[in-house]
Amino acid sequence: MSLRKTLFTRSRSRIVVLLATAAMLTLAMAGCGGSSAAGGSVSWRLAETHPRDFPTTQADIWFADQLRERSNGRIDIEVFPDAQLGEERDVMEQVQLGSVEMTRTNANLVTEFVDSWEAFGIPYVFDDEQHFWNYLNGPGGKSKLAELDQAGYVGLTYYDSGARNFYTAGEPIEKPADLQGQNIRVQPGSLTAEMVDAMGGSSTTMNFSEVYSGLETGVIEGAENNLPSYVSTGHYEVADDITLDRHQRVPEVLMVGEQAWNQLGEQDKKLVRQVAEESTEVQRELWRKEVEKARKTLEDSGVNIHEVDTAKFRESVSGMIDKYDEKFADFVSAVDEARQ
Ligand code: BDP
Repeated sequence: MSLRKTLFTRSRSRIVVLLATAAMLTLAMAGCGGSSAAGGSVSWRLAETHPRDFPTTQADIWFADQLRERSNGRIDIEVFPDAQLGEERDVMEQVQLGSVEMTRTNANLVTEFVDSWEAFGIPYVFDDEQHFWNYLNGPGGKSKLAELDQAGYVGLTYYDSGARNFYTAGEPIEKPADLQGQNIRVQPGSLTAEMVDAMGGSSTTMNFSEVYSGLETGVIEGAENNLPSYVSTGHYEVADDITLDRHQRVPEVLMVGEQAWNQLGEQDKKLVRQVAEESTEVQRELWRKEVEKARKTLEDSGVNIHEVDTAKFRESVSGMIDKYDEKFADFVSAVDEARQ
């Protein structure tokens, strides 16, 4: 992403924070901050990008159903899949403002709002799934969630998102040099743009829902994602070479806006956190099955799956990795500890 774009989006998010703060002050002064004593009722909307049958959405729904049941209907959350409430980035702003109460989003999308979350985009920072979850479930992962407070969010729990891989419509990518001349779609705000540039390609920031037509019309040559998203979006139909370079493992996160959160009494806050944590196990189990299913779909449809030497890809961005390892030294040392 260009510096201009970064500055523009950052200052926009700052304005949003100011607006949200002003709105909260107004409510507080009017003596109706929405805060209900324990036992009050809330009715919230939870925004989700993926379709209803996707593992993240199924976990959101499980979370909502359990909460409704365990609170005797007082905590009523409705899940809106398929980006019905807007693209992920816009939803993040709405959650800050309080016009949408909850969302499940990808950590790469959080970076525009909480700088320190950029760290999740450092290529190859996690060795594998086990290492990733050791970190997320440990003290590092917990304190990282708490950093969301800085931008008016309350982080509840993480969901799995596997590893991200390149896929292309034209020339396959078997080594970093194959990225030359390829324009790859990246998520808004993430470190991925810098990574693609460092590998020798070029990048375009685009919303998730625009990627299919971008690939079909040739606006972009490729994109990158995990296997279940590559399949559920149908991207594999228009970009049938996928490279298992596993450049990032970026968690999904379930969050509530601060204003909504403060409507809950202490007991209910505990309950929401508890049920959210339980929903992670549900999601991880669904995720494992979905990865297998996606792999089978790809094999059956004749997609070319390229196993590559990931060390070469890592090497091609070693300068970038060193730079961010230094910038996010605390994060990296917590990640290192999670390795043992
Ligand atoms: C998927 C994430 C979704 C992101 C999407 C993207 O689950 O939240 O928005 O990638 O690439 O893996 O935009």
